[in-house]
Amino acid sequence: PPPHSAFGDSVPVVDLSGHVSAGAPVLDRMERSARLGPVFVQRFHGHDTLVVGGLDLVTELADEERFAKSVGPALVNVREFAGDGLFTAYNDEPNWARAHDLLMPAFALGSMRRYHPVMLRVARRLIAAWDRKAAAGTPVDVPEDMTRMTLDTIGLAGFGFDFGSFDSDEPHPFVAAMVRCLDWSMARLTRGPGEDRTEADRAFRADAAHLASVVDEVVAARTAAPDPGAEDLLQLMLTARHPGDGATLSAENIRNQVITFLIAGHETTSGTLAFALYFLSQHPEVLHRVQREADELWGDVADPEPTFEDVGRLRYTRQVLDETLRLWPTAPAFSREAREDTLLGGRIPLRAGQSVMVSTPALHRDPVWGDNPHLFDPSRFDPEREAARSPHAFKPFGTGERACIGRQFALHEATMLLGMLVHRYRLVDHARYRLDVKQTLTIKPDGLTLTLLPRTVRA
Ligand code: MNH
Repeated sequence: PPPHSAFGDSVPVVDLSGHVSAGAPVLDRMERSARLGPVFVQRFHGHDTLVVGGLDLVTELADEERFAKSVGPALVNVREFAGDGLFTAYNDEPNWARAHDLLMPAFALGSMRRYHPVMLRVARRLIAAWDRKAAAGTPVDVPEDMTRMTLDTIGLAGFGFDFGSFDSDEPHPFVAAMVRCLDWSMARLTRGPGEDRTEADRAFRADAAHLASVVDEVVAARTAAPDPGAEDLLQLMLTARHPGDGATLSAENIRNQVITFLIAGHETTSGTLAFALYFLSQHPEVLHRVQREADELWGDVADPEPTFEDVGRLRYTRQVLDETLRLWPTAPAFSREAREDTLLGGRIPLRAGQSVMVSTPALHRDPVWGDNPHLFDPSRFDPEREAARSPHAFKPFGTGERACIGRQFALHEATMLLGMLVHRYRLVDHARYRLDVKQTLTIKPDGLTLTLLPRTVRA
């Protein structure tokens, strides 16, 4: 008989107990969505998770009256090192609304203008490093350097703290510890009953302690040299009072916020940029179009000075990032929970508080995207085509009031950098790279290297 679940017989069940993932559960989940359709149940040692990828059901889950963010099983593990920071706070924890209200102004348009010069300064660090590689004819490690760029950017723009990642041949130790913490959060989901991971847990505690020590360093740097004029995230965290009750954030919550922003503020943006460069290296006609767009702004100027407004003019470059986030949304899932007992799709029973996983890569390949959803085609985000599509078909930043607070920050940083890179370099896929998606909690194109040639003739 077909396996039965509490979600009813209309929903297929796959039992993953005893199944060893090749290292990227997101790829396995995509394959299951393609085979099983818009909704299925993943069973693991008797625990069932409903996985939803179809547009109709995701549209329902996005209804904030019926559903809310769920701190799903993976995020419960992330709470072990990010506590009640914005990303992992429970909806009803008072610190979520308090920090959300206090930090929102740091993500308004005016704040993006303030971050622009810092973003440009760090983009130039990357370019200086890449110029040296280009001159020497040596390949660049794309995901590693994108991580250097985005970590230095959030460090400087958010906290006035310089990770100095381009001064070292090795990634900053914060990155290695963070990657291992994220890996641990994922691996912990697939522990069999009674499996002993004492050693892994011990190593995790050491890494989490390292992250905390970096946070202490970041906060200590500011308290040692107070900067009342600073208008950044850290200043808001340390001094802002809630307009309602006048409350400030507690020292412990500030720690959790700093760790949250240092991680959420760089890890997914770097993956997005790395995937975008991968796609550009594979699609000469798209590369040509983004180059033309940059050339229209900066012509033959060797070292252009992109303005804040220039970034808004890089419309097609932005479409390339959107299409990249469609195919490889670097935070590849989010969870929702029912506010009351309900029927999803009029047929799948959910209890109040029950968590449902949205598979973003599956949603982004729903039939609403046409017959060839796996083809990379930034014209899908032409304004007329976008306006004709459901707003729920594209959710790389999650949904509702718990959607990504850093979206504009990420897109400004990434659009500017991509424009500057294609204006300056030809991208050469010297190694005939075959896409190898590595997953921690987020995804990256593992081992992507490119060689660079200076662009001499700009049409
Ligand atoms: Mn971000 C929440 C994706 C860049 C800070 N982010 C989310 C969620 C997704 C997401 C998805 C919702 C998760 C959930 O529902 O459980 N974020 C991204 C992607 C990029 C990104 C794909 C880059 C591309 N995020 C950034 C940047 C910052 C940031 C940059 C900070 C500067 N994100 C956050 C925070 C939250 C969040 C903080 C939690 C917001 C909240 O719950 O209030």
